[in-house]
Amino acid sequence: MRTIMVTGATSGIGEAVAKRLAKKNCKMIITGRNAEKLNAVAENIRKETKSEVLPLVFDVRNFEECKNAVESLPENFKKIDVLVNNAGLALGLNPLHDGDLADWEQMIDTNVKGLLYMTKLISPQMVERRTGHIVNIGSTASYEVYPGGNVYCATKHAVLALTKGMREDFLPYGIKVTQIAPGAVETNFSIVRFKGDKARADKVYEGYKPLVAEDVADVVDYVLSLPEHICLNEIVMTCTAQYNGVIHKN
Ligand code: NDP
Ligand code: 8X3
Repeated sequence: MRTIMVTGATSGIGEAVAKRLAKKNCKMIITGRNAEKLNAVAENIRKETKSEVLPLVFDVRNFEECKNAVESLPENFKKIDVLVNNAGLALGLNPLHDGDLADWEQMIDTNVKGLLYMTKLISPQMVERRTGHIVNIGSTASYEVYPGGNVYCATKHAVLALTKGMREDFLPYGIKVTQIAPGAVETNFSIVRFKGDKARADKVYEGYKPLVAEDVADVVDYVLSLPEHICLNEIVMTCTAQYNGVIHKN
């Protein structure tokens, strides 16, 4: 039975991925900062599936917290077969000259350093066991830059570069690495980006049918279901109304 860790599973894509993968009977480790939400997701998975679930509350920006969380894993959860690096966020849509330094730090620390910290902590045992799969949630912003997207897009370009770097480094050890790069997905993402302004967030998804978190979960599930000798390296997925940064609205 596989042991899977999904970071940022308190909402959106991470929550949907954890719920989907847990249906296939695994040992599921879910993480996030919000204990109440994380425990509710864990409870839901326990009700709906036969999988064992372990919620771990920590901030991926803090290496010591990440390390303590990984070291706290009970013996039967220690050997992680799949790491889904999903925790991430965008903050603001300001042009660079009007950028908010704290927002920049938070995006870089979460989307880039958090992903690196978790990979550094989990990958050595994959290397030792010569098996494993790391799925990084990138974005169409890994390939394109849109007005005001500056730092967020830079972090997602970094996720793509790190995915390629991991693929190179882990090649001798039979570890798969995949970047899944979704376009617009209706989650809490825009509410977080616009700091709670729900009306502004809702506008992002008006006039077309965006992806939902479960669509991304389907693709993660597919990628993880392939035979041992097949590795999907990069997948760009958008709703039909989107191509690259352009969304056709009615
Ligand atoms: P949500 O806001 O719904 O979920 C984000 C998740 O990340 C939450 O579970 C949140 O948990 C977690 N998170 C954020 N900061 C931290 C942190 N410092 N430490 C630990 N966990 C953290 O957004 P999405 O589900 O949409 O986003 C998930 C990923 O998908 C992100 O990497 C995002 O960039 C990417 N993405 C999203 C797209 C979209 O259009 N929605 C498109 C392409 C990619 P908590 O607050 O409890 O810590
Ligand atoms: C999230 C999608 O278009 O805001 O990565 O970059 S977008």
